[in-house]
Amino acid sequence: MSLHKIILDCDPGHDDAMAILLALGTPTIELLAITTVVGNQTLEKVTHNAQAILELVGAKQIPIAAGCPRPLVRAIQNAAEVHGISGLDGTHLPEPTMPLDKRHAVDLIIDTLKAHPPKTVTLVPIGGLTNIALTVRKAPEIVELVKEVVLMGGGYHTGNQSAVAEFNIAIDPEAAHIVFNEKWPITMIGLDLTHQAKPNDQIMTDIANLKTPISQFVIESLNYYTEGYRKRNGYSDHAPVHDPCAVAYVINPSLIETRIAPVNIELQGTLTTGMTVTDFRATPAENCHTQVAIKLDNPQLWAMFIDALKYLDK
Ligand code: PIR
Ligand code: CA
Repeated sequence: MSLHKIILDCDPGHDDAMAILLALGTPTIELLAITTVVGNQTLEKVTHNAQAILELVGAKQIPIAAGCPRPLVRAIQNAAEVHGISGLDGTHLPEPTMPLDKRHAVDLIIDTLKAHPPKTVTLVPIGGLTNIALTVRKAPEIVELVKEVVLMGGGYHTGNQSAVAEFNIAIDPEAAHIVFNEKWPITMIGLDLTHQAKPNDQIMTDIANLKTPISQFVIESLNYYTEGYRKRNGYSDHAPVHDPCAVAYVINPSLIETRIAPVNIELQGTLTTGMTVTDFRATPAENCHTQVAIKLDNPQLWAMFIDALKYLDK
């Protein structure tokens, strides 16, 4: 059983919460640190949410540090219409009792990477890329230390924040530009992939039947999320959960088919700013360091997630 050490940079967020639960509930994942970044809601709110999730699970030993309160260049845009005023509307969580790590997220990431052998730690950003970009600028030597970056963001054929831009990239495209231009291996788990990650009625029932405080929280989250998607997009299905897909890829890459292709971030577009422009035209160069996720084994994703919920209950 191989062990995967990860740092999760997040903005919880209902699907971020699912990603945290999947990481905590999978024995082959060692969650070294959680860092938070402005995104779905203000930094203050998403940080509180991350702490409250750890409180729910009783995983209070995991260091958690707050990062950037706004994007590098642009004004703050949140996703209150998706995640509500609190960032986790529709759910009930305990009040956090553990203090935050005193370091800035950037410093916690740098210290954690330096405390482990080179190329043994995977960065998993599932929010805007502000913290990761700033980390690279503060300590460029960490690029060599990271095993790989597996991020939720972008998409090669569709957007959600605009016709062609995905939220996590669109809220801080300059940060995304920095991250995608470093030569570390990047797997982009974009909307093309995550839109396949939908539960169905049977899966909802299976989760509800676990009848634990954690499964209750998951059901509240998924229900709130789906209701919103149905209202806004006239959706009849369950809503897709984006962020757990990035963690799932780290746990078992065979769940997700990928394709190597260069990705560049549009910064100048009048209609396309924040687009992850993916070039599928030719055979990629030998040294191409980016790949994009294409196809998901959705039943396996949910089996893995339900296993994690069962494990957390032990
Ligand atoms: C933002 C998100 C999800 C849905 C919408 N409409 C907007 C958040 C999720 O937390 C995920 O990380 C990413 N951003 C999906 O765009
Ligand atoms: Ca997120």
